[in-house]
Amino acid sequence: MSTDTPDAPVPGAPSSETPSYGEPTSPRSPLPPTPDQAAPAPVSATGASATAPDGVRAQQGEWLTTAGGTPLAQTDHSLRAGRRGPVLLQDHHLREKTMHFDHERIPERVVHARGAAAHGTFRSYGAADGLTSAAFLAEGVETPVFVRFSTVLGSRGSADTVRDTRGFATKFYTSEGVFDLVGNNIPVFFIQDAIKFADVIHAGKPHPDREIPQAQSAHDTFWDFVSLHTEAQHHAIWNMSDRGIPRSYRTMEGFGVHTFRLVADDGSTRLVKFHWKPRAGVHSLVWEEAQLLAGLDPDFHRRDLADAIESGAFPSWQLGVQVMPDTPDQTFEGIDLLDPTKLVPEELAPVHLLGEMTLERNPTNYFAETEQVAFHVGHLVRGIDVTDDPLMAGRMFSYLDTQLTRLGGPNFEQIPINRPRCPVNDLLRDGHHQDAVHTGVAPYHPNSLDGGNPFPTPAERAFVETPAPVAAGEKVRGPHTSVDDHFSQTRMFWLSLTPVERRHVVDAYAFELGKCYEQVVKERQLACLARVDEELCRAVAVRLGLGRPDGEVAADVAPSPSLSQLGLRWPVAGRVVGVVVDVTIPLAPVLALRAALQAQGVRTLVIGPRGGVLVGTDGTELMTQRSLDTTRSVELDAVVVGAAPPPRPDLVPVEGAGLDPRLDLLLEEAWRHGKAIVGWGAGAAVLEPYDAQPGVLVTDSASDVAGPLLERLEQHRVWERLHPTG
Ligand code: HDD
Repeated sequence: MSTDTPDAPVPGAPSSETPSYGEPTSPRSPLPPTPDQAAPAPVSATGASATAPDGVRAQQGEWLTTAGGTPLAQTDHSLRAGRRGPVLLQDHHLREKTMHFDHERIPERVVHARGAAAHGTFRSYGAADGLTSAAFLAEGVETPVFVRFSTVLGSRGSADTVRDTRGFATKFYTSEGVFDLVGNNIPVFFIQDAIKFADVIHAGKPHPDREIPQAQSAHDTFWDFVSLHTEAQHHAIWNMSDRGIPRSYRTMEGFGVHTFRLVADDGSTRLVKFHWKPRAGVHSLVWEEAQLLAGLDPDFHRRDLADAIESGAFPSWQLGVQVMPDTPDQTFEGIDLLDPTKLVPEELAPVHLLGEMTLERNPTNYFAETEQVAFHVGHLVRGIDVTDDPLMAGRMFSYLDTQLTRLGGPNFEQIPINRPRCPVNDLLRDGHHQDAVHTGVAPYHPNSLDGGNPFPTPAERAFVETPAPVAAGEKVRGPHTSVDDHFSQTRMFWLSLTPVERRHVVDAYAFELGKCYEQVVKERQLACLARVDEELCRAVAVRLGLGRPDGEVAADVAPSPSLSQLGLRWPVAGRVVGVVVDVTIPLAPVLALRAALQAQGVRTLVIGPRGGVLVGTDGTELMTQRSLDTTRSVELDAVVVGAAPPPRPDLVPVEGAGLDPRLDLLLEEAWRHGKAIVGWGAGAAVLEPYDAQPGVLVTDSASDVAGPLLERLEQHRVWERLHPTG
């Protein structure tokens, strides 16, 4: 692809006026640096930009230089003694280039290594008055944010769509310092005490001898641990549900998990649990789709997030809190608020909405931003404090500790993505990678030589730990929870699901336990399921070919309907629809269909029998984004068929016979995964075998497609097809 004439129009390619479809399908002009690409200036001790000249980072200027800024005329050949002679030791450029390359990798995160991130803005509704003094939650305040989503178990190069918990970590760059909300897409955790973190992670990570399986919980050590350490059962059933395989990072809820303490201006306190509610709804993949995607597009969630933002379908969430009184026993309706394996049903404490976050900008550089961002539960601001949840206490220690190894020293807060966007005036000095050029001579307190600066901030403007009473008594190593109950909320979750969601849970246990080798592990987990629900246990036991153990289920557990993902309609922005066309039909109606979908924020991928530009019977030119060689239905939310491309001869036994098997597979998988399928014209004939199936629609013309298609997309999937009885 030539870049000599970057502005030359490409037939059928979107013009600069047409919206981007999130895919670099046509040659682009070299982009000028955007303001966010400007070299970040070092921060002085006061937080003001210091003296470094612009352009200290590469690819900001025209001419190639060394890291020291010396202009270079050559970077393709080492310096040699004669054309075929030995390479000379004096070649500093060779040594510098190789040395730097050799050290490009840093240790990946020990958990949550695989992730994707985006920049955005949080806008406060001003609904936190009387709850917290945090400035960023005052009415109308806008705060820049950086959000990193992740899987937990896999390494940095693992697939996005594996069954796992997802991390949902948000950095708020507030005017009063950085606040990090380091949560997950599941509201409870495997363990009650941080001392068990290494155990649960060792159990979930690949087996130490062969280092398999990668990014999976479907193996003996994981189920060995959770069946022995039964407080993990609640989190485990969430992982086995559709929550473990989200459709997109954009369609996940987020939870702060722990109970936090909010402190108001008058000093009054409340206990709260943080929630992120996605505007696009909570949606998941089906398991086969997730498995196929792990091979066909291991970057599915990363791509989806970036494409949605690039196409203007900005993901957004509302932030809310469940508010509970700060009572001495720190329980609410019998639920121990210091036990992170328990949730508070929304039916008992509704979510009070505080503001809205929109992600509108992709990172410029993955390593500089997404990899080097360092979250920490101890990054708190005035008005938000921790509680005595021992899991949280362990996290307060762990996150600083891990950054030292991962980011190579104590100054990681100075990396541009981690820098506060407010004055920084600490007394921390020196260390590896010190970027700040500190002034002054007295980095200690109290001092007189720097005029006493910096002075302690007046209490009403400072972060002050809440004077909460602490439980007195003897030093003890033992459980901290008020009730030792691992099964009633596990059962509550199961009872709250619709039949199709329950079927998915059964499928997931059958798969995961079926992948275990040790009979004793399967039997022990079945014994746990017997304490969750008789029907669940029986269904899984049958699939494993084992008997159903006896077990007593918790009595009087009421479901919490808000835990189900189904039953509502949601905005469709960011959904992806594939439209199969070829050159035997007029293509102007396809352009109109694409515009109608685009108007709702839906991204359309034109799928041709081959790549490149198609010219329709009406002379309309259309650029394909996919061909039958490069797409499978798993990357789509719905399929539209407007043509029946003749089969590729080498793929069918008799030339011209039947449907192209790639199109056949596209339709068959879309059908099996519960996706809407719409056809018109020649495409309608292709859908005859699916005649009268729910969610398979045929229209007279392309102009009739958008209406019924969007209606189906609002419900995410054709549920009656995925589970005919309910
Ligand atoms: Fe953690 C990373 C979420 C318990 C120790 N954790 C990490 C990330 C998320 C969470 C989202 C990725 C942050 C990023 O994108 O950089 N972790 C949680 C939640 C927990 C939790 C919701 C329970 C409520 N974590 C937890 C415990 C410990 C850790 C109990 C250790 C005692 N977590 C870490 C860590 C990581 C981390 C090792 C790895 C990389 C990092 O911190 O920066 O320190």
